[in-house]
Amino acid sequence: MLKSVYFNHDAGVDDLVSLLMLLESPEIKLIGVGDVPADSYLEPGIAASQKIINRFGNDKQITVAASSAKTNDPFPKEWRMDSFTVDALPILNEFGIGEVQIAPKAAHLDLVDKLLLAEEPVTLLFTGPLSDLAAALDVNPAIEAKIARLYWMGGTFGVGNIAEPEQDNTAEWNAFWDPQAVKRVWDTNIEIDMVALESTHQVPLTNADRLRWAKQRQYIGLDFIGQGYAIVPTLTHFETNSTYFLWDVLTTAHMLNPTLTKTKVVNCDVITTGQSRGRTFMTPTGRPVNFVYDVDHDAFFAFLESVIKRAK
Ligand code: AGV
Ligand code: CA
Repeated sequence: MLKSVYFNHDAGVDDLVSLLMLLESPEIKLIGVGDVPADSYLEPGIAASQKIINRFGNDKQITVAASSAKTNDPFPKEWRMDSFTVDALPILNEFGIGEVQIAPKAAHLDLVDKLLLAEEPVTLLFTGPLSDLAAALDVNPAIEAKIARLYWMGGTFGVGNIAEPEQDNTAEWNAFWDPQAVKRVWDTNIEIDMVALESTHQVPLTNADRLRWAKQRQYIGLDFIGQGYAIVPTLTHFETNSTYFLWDVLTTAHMLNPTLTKTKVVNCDVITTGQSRGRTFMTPTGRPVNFVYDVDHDAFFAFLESVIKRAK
């Protein structure tokens, strides 16, 4: 039985690499894609998703739904602009969007529809804010029974990754963008695997990774991810606020191959207001989540590359 997966992302470079991984994973069936303009802008995020599905999706019938989610705490414009660059890459524009359609409804409603239509519970993969899942649960709380598990890249129990005024840097960006959504999802009994910053810190993007991919450009998938990862900064001498990690790609890899990671159950909650809004923290009264706290670095990269090399 193929595991049905619905993917909601926010069109950062690693979100879009995750989309390619899903398309190249025959053990799952991708039943829908939603795009939220958090770490990106909506039009290029949607278009790049359509082009990746058209170029690498082997004629799979997958639509891309546009989110209507909003925030009071937007991502830095410099990071959001990367979505225009990815969308402009010749490797994606050679064939364009083809027949890949935009879903007729907003992303949260598309999620509700796809869940209600599914015969078996669906696995959710969210690599941006949880806004569309929270909105979907508000529209129809009964969808909870159709969710097998949620894999989410977000949160941290240590130092945050936000350098903004009036935030105490205890939060991770996807949680910070919409803390109320985290709270809404935490208020359910959905099984959650949370890939927080702790494990993603073990997989920074480095120049060695770029070189390894450059040397294998004959694989079109590695050529594509090499071009995508060329537009974001690697970890060189020291970490800066813009240093890129393989956050979402790790989350996708963990879903596809849980032998790469170590997980433990922790009880936790989220702060929704004030200077610490978006901070996730452990507390005995919190809800249980499967916290991914460790990854085998070399096995992870080997897995990523083996999946990406399948692209034709
Ligand atoms: O906080 C990590 C999330 C991931 O979903 N995103 C990037 C990944 O897609 C936000 C983010 C944090 N630091 C960043 C981010 C950076 N230096 N550049 C771009 N995005
Ligand atoms: Ca993301």
